[in-house]
Amino acid sequence: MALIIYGMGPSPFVRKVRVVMAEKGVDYTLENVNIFPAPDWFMEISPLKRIPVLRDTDKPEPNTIPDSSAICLYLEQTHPEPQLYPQDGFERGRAAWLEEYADTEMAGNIGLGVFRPIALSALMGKEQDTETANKTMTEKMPRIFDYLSDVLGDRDYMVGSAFSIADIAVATQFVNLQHAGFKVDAAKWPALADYVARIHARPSFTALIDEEAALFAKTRAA
Ligand SMILES: N[C@@H](CCC(=O)N[C@@H](CS)C(=O)NCC(=O)O)C(=O)O
Repeated sequence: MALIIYGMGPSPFVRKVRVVMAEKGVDYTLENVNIFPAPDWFMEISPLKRIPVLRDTDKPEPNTIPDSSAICLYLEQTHPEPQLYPQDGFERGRAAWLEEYADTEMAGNIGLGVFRPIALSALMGKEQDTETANKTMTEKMPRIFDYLSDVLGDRDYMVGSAFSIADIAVATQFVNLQHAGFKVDAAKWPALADYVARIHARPSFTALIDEEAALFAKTRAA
C-alpha cells in the first residue's frame, strides 16, 4: 500500500494524520501543497479546498480521501494496531465529540485568532497582529482551557484510560498555539498544562514538532 498525504506540515489537521501514522508505524510520503491559493488539480481531489488529502495508490481511482477525520478512520481500519479509537461505544462517541471540538472550536480560535495573526503572518512576511492574538488568549481561550480541564479531570487522557484520537486531535491544536509563542498557563490550568506537555513528549509528536520548530523559531510573539 503506497500512501501519499497532500498538505503542509504546520497544518494541525495534516499533523493529526501524520501523528496517527507515526503511532501506527505506517509509511507514507508527504507531498507539499500550498493552499494559498490551492492549485487547480488539488481542487479536484479536495472539493472543500482543504488539506489534508490522502491518496492510496493501491486503490482504483478515485483513490483519495479528503478530511483528517475521514483519513484517520480509514487508517484505523487498515492498521488496527495500536487501537486509537476506544472499544467501548460510549467512549468512542466521546472521542468523536472531542475530535470535533478540537477540529472546530479549538482550530477556529487558535488557527484564526492566534496562529494566523502571529506565526503565519510572519512566515508570509506580513506584519504580526499581536492585538488579535492577545485578545483571543484573554477572551476566547480561557473557556476552552476550562472545558478541557473539566473533561480531563484527574485522568491521563481525554477519554477513558487510554491514549486515543481525542488526545491527538486536541494536542495537535496546542502545537499551533505554541508555534505562535503561547501556551496554557500552568498556574491557572496545571493539569491541562501537564497533559499537553506529556502528549507532546510522545515520539510521534516530538518528531513533527522538531521538524517544524526551525520554521517557527523566529515567528513567535515577543
Ligand atoms: N475538517 C478539515 C479541516 C481542514 C482544514 O481546515 N485545513 C486548512 C489548513 S489548516 C485548510 O486547508 N484551509 C484552506 C482554506 O480554508 O482555504 C479536516 O479535518 O481535514
